[in-house]
Amino acid sequence: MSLQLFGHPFSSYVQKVLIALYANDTPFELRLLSPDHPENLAEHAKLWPLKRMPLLVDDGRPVMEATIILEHLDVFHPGPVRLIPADPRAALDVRMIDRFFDNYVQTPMQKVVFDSIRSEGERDPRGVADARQMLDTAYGWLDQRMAKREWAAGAFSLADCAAAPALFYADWVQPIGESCPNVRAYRRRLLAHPPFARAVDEARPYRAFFPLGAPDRD
Ligand SMILES: N[C@@H](CCC(=O)N[C@@H](CS)C(=O)NCC(=O)O)C(=O)O
Repeated sequence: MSLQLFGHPFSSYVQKVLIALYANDTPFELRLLSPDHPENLAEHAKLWPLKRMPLLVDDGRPVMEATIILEHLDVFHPGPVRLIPADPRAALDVRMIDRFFDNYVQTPMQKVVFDSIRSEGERDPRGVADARQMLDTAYGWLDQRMAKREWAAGAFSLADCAAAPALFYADWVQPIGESCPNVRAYRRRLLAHPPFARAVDEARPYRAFFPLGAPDRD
């Protein structure tokens, strides 16, 4: 078995995959995407011209998109932590929550971050305001859902792998207010969960690169 993960530890979507790999103690080689490793950049661009990370290569076969990588791991490299429940109804709930975090937390969070590195004349204030509003709406919906839950959809799963980096960085961009105590508590639980704590620690040296300035916490 040979698993290679192309990515960078500071990337939220890469962390989504790292959590699953660490949770199941799955051996893999990290192919760091950084200017110090031009050979990794070149191979990644050849395998996936859209140049998005993470990209998993399993015995030479490329697997794109974080969610699909986790589905792939669950089928072909399962471990004690099942990422998708066997029950079809529970599996749909997990997949729905995974979509929620990607579409309504990660996407608006990235919008705010990427806008901040544009030059003044290329900024999109209306789009950023809409993104911030979407984050607040998403926090509100999630707060009700998390009132009586430990993890986002049953046992720890794909849904929580999606949630952890999404809420981690979204809170830096648009703080989760005191009106959402269940989301704040869930984010704290995720940060204390060893596979995510490890991913966060490994990304710590890169915090200075966060375009909006990383807060002095977490
Ligand atoms: N839909 C993709 C999103 C991946 C994504 O946005 N990755 C970011 C890093 S977190 C990236 O590759 N950014 C590089 C770029 O925008 O050029 C997935 O789920 O894997």
